Amino acid sequence: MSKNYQPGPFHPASAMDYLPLPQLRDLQFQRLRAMVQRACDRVALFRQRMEARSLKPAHLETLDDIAKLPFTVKTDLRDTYPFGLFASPLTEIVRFHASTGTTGKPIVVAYTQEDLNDWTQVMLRSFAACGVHRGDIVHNAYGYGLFTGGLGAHYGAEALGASVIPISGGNTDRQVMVLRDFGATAICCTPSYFLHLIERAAGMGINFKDLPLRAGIFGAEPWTESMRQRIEAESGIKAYDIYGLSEIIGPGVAMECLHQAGPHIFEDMFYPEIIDPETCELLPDGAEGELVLTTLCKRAMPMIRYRTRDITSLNSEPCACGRTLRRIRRIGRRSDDMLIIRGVNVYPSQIESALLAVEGAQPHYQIVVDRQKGLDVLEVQVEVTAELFSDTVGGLEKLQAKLSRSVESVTGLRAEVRLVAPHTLQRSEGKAKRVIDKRKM
Ligand code: DLL
Repeated sequence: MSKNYQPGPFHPASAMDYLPLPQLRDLQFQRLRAMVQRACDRVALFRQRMEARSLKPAHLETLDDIAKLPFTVKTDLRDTYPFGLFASPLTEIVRFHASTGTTGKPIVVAYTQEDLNDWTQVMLRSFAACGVHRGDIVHNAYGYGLFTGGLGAHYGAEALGASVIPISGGNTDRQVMVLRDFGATAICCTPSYFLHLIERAAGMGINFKDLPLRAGIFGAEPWTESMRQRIEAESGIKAYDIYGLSEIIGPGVAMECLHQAGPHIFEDMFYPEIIDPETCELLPDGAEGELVLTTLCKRAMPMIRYRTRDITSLNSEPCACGRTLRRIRRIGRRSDDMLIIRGVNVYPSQIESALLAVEGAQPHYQIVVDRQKGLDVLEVQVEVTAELFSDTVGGLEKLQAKLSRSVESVTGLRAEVRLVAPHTLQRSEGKAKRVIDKRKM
């Protein structure tokens, strides 16, 4: 079956993606001033931080003055748990979401009806940007619940006029059956879960290349360009990167267009900056650093200069699609998922790229770090194809050595690579857990 990669009809909501820059900057500034005023009037933490700097919202005279404002960090959300950063009374709050994180209390986020409408609009624009339109059948396998992925994608796709299958995560065999029987043309889930779906489908005798599925809206976890290539080659779909975080709104902060050249930030809603994570110094477009986001319209829970911990750079070069929205480079890592192994800094995404560069390695891997006799040990477990796994010992050793070399050349570290049989590593239904750090247990 041939897949239809047409751009889809223009949706009026997407007009905001093409605002002339002076108009966009002016809109951002007007919105920023109003938002900061509201945040200071209504949220004690923001008011106190501004007062401590003798700053008043009226001191904002240009957009660049945003750099005078204090940062907000994740612990501010934990310290004010659950409702301390709300700028609207509970009577105006119509939805909560929460992000569990790995330790302690979750962080809670809230929305007024207007916030939900705005979220729907950015998600609608996200779908439209990658050519999804009315008439498409959207299989939404992001988890529904406190996680923002499911409901965020749901309302955006519905507002676009697409037909949504609200399947949520889990029950993979049923997912494959529904995907095929309903003839889904677009799918939303984490890239790691999509790999799991491809694999399960193959086990059921279904090849995604034979289905009408043509677009994947993948995000919520870091993934590499090599992973995109694998996904596209194995399924025949186009894989688009969507970025977002609960603290700012959920999915729909930034989304790739048909050119797949990095997510465009919906800048009329979210103001991006890049800082040096050590010195907090503002960095110019093109330089790599930590992404800082300010919400320009959020009512229930405005965020001023929120430090995302996500490492990227801003790209202000024109995109072939004509959008005036700047792009972020694919987020391959967070400042807090860096592993320090024998003094060397390593990111899981580096290991992913190194593995996928070698033929025969499957995109299913696990990184295990341990300490033996006082020394850090890095083990990388990776699945290989069934044919290879039943190959001769010599063949397997060769592959193992190749993978080891690849990891060493990318990370500078010797890793013990362990080849494992297909389907042995645990699959995720949401965000993949790639690293087991036994040193912390
Ligand atoms: O993961 C929101 C979301 C749902 C985004 C569905 C995209 C699709 P949180 O659970 O709060 O929210 O996690 C946010 O996930 O700070 C990044 O570290 C990571 N992340 C999200 N999207 C991407 C992406 C949702 N496309 C955290 N690439 C963020 C890399 C991503 N990392």
